[in-house]
This record gives sequence, structure tokens and C-alpha cells, in this order.
Amino acid sequence: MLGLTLGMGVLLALVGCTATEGCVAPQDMVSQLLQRLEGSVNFEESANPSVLLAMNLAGGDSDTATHKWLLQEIKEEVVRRAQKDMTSGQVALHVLALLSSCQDPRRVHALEQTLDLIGVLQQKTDEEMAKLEAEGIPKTTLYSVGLDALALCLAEAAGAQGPSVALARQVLSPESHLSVDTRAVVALVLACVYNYAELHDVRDLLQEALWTVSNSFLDEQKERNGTIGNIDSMGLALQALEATRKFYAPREWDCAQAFSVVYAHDYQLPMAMAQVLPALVGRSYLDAAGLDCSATKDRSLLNPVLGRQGLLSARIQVYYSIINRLQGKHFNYSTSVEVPKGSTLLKVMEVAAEEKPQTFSFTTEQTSWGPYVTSIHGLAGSTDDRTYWQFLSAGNALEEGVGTYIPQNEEHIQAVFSTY
Ligand code: B12
Ligand SMILES: *[C@@H]1O[C@H](CO)[C@@H](O)[C@H](O)[C@H]1NC(C)=O
Ligand SMILES: *[C@@H]1O[C@H](CO)[C@@H](O)[C@H](O)[C@H]1NC(C)=O
Repeated sequence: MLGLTLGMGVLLALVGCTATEGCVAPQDMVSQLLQRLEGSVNFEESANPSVLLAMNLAGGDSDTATHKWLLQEIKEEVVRRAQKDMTSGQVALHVLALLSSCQDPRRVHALEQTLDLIGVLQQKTDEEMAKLEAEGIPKTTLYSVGLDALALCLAEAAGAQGPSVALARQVLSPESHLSVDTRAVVALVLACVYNYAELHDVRDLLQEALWTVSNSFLDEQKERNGTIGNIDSMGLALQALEATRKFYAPREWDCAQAFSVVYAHDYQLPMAMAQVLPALVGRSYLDAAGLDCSATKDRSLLNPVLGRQGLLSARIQVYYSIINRLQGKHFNYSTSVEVPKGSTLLKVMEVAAEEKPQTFSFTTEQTSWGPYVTSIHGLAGSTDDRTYWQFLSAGNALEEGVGTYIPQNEEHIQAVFSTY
């Protein structure tokens, strides 16, 4: 009897292992997140390619009105804006979204035009690389260069290897302090390019970089009881660990520990959900080009989940300072504002600006992660100078944007004009 039970246990374990490699979240959790992500799509705003990519990777139904709208909008957006107004990274995300929707990014048809989006991406990636080689920093960020090379690699287009070699050197350099998010994207692209690299030196370099990044993630997960970076870098970090197994083998990944951190979090931001969903079904952006294009998927979904809870009526006081000691005329202004408990930092800034418009007026721009603060007190961040308004609380950089961060009573928030 005991023998039989043990035998069954081993058999079941083996089945679980071969079917899924062990790292898949419960189906109801996946459906719930997918539903929430789909519900976040706003037909008044521009379509977010990361959302379409995540829906496709997580096996969402491609026959829904939302899915069709996203795909159509993305094609139109590409034809209208890719060449002129998109950064290289945005073009790359659109390529990934199209690949995952079984569309050919070399021939995007919309608005009675046809565009070779791969050609556009190659050109923009060349511009990033030219600046990286000349000045040591790319036109935008290394994160975006990672996305560029990843999209080129998955589309089997030329031009992924050069950036990958540069990125591998960056992650191995002791001087570069790349964020978890950036290292995760780099790991994804290196794992893709590794399959195509022919030169031994190149393969060795990529392998060493992959080994280094994946082991640093595994070490951090172990040290911090499941967390790698912060909650919003978990999605990309898990995707990277999923995709780089053979580079840290025979070391094993305790994915259950990492997944439990994700399960314990109540995801609200569409971008955060879009980055974590693929990992929860055991996939990564590397699978974007390999989805079964003939299959029609049908999946019944659960009811939408409610958003934020109702706010309490109590009021709190928040101290707010804006500091520029970097550029032009320096300044350092402080104020204290009262807002309803549970208000976002954006609300605090709005109240400060209402009370003292001369000093605290600011502007924002809508982005994939929500409102991004572009200027305060007439001073704007700039990609050319690599400046931005950084937000801190008690000296620590916030891990959320102003549209979601909720200050506590008596908290002191600083906006500091900084470089990156
Ligand atoms: C590069 C980057 C930056 C760069 C962007 C500069 C540039 N010219 O590219 C800089 C250093 C300026 C930056 C700033 C901040 N960032 Co940032 N950033 C990233 C990173 C690594 C990649 C984004 C990217 O390039 N995507 C690819 C491109 C193609 O897509 P995109 O839609 O065009 O990307 C734009 C937006 O992402 C926007 N952006 C970048 N960061 C943030 C943060 C917020 C809150 C918003 C609304 C927009 C935004 O800038 C990108 C380029 O224009 C992500 C990591 C991730 N997992 O996504 C974190 C990330 C988005 N950032 C984050 C944070 C917290 C911030 C700050 C609030 C930090 C702070 N304490 O001040 C500030 C924003 C403050 C403000 N002024 O509103 C968090 C957001 C988490 C959340 N829950 O909201 C992330 C997820 C990192 C993390 N794991 O914590 N960031
Ligand atoms: C580690 O995580 C587990 C599961 O999430 C939790 O039960 C445990 O208390 C945590 N331990 C520490 C030291 O944080
Ligand atoms: C800003 O001014 C306050 C006093 O008003 C001071 O305590 C603080 O150190 C100043 N900060 C900077 C960065 O100059």
C-alpha cells in the first residue's frame, strides 16, 4: 500500500513536471488578472501594445471586441506614428504585439498604407547604437535597446547581435548599476540571440552574462524571501528566470517561492499586470513569435474584480518640497497640504498647485504606467540631458508613480530634479 502511494506520488510529480515545468499559477488567478487587464483597456486612449502582448501570451480570447480593437488601433498607430514620433523601444513593443497576434511586422496594413515596421526598428536601433558607441549611453535607455534587440531577434531580422554584445558587456561591467527590470530584459534578448550566434567568443560572452544575471536573481530571491527588485520588477524577473533555465542549470529555481510574492499582491496597474501575466502561465516575451496562430482560443472568464476600496473621509497632512540644485536658477520650496486620507500624491501636488500656482504648478504626460511628471515650477526633464523629476519619501526613491502612490499622514515628499 505504502509502495503504491509513493509510486503514485512520484508519477504525479513527473506528470506535473513535464506538462508545465512546474511554474504555472492557478487557472482562476490567471483568468482574474487577464479579466482585470482586459477591463483596463480604455477605448478613448491610445492602445497599449504591452497589454495586447500579455493577453496573447496568457491565452486570452482573441475574438473579443477589446482584442480586435487593440490590434486594429496598434496597426493604425504604427502606420501613423512609428517613423516620426515613436522611440525605438515603443516600436519594439509594437513589433512584439504584432508578432504575438500572428501579424507580419514587415508588412503592416492600415489606413490604406503598408509599412515595414522592422525596417523602422532597425533604423532606430542603429541610432541607439551609434550614440552608445560614441558616448557610452544610448539615445533613450539600455532597457529600450534590450527591447529593440529582442524584437529584431524574434522577428528573425538582422541587427540583434551588435546590441546584444553591448548589453552583455554592460551587465558584466562592475561599473554599471542596471536595475532589475533592465537586466531582466537584457537576459531575455541574450537568451534569444544565443540561439543564432555563431562565433564562439560571442556565445561565450552571452552565456557568461546570462549566467551572471540569472544567478544574481536567484540569489536575491533567496535572500529576500521571494522578492527580486520590487513588486513591479517581479514580472520581468520571473519571465527572465523562466527563459534562462538552461543557463543556470543544474541550479534549480524555487518558482513557488517567487510566485507567492506575486500571489500576495493585488495588481491594479495595467502595465504591471501586463509584465507579470506571461510569467504566470510559464511563458516569457520570448514566446511572442511562437504562438499557435491556427488555434482559436475560448476561455470562460470570471467576473471582474473590484478596484480600490472606498476612501475614508479623514484628512491627512503631507509636506511637499520641490528642489532643483542641478540646472539654471536653483530653488528649494516647501509647503504643507491637507488632503483626504487615501489620496494619491498627484492629488497632493494638485492641491499645492491650486494654493500656490506660482510655485508648485506642474505638468504631466499620460504614459503606459500612468501620469508621468514632465515639469515642475516651469523646469522640465529632458531626454537629451537625461534629467527627470525624481520623487522621494524620507530620502528613499518612491517605487510608484504620482498617480498611484498614496502618502501617509505627516509624510514628507520631495521632488528632486535629477539625472539618470
Ligand atoms: C527607463 C525607466 C525610467 C526612466 C525613463 C527615462 C526615459 N527617457 O526613458 C526614468 C529614470 C526617468 C524613470 C523615472 C521614474 N520611474 Co521608471 N522605469 C523605467 C523602466 C526601467 C523602463 C521603462 C521603459 O523605457 N519602457 C519601454 C518604453 C518603450 O515604453 P514607454 O511606455 O515609452 O516607457 C515610458 C514610461 O515607462 C515612462 N516611465 C518610466 N518610468 C516611469 C514611472 C512612472 C510612474 C510613469 C508614470 C512613467 C514612467 O518613461 C518611459 C520612456 O518615456 C521601467 C521598468 C519597467 N518594468 O517597465 C521603470 C518603471 C516604470 N519606473 C518606475 C518608477 C517608480 C519611476 C519613478 C516614479 C521613480 C522616482 N522615485 O522618481 C520616476 C518617474 C517620476 C516622474 N517624473 O513622474 C516604476 C513604476 C512602478 C509603478 N508602480 O508605477 C518601474 C516599473 C520600475 C520599478 N520596477 O519600480 N524611469
Ligand atoms: C517568507 O514567505 C513565506 C510565504 O510567503 C511566509 O510565510 C514567511 O513568513 C516569510 N518569511 C520571512 C522571514 O519573511
Ligand atoms: C531646503 O530648505 C530646507 C529649509 O527650508 C533645508 O532644511 C533643506 O536642507 C534644503 N534642501 C536642499 C537640498 O537644499
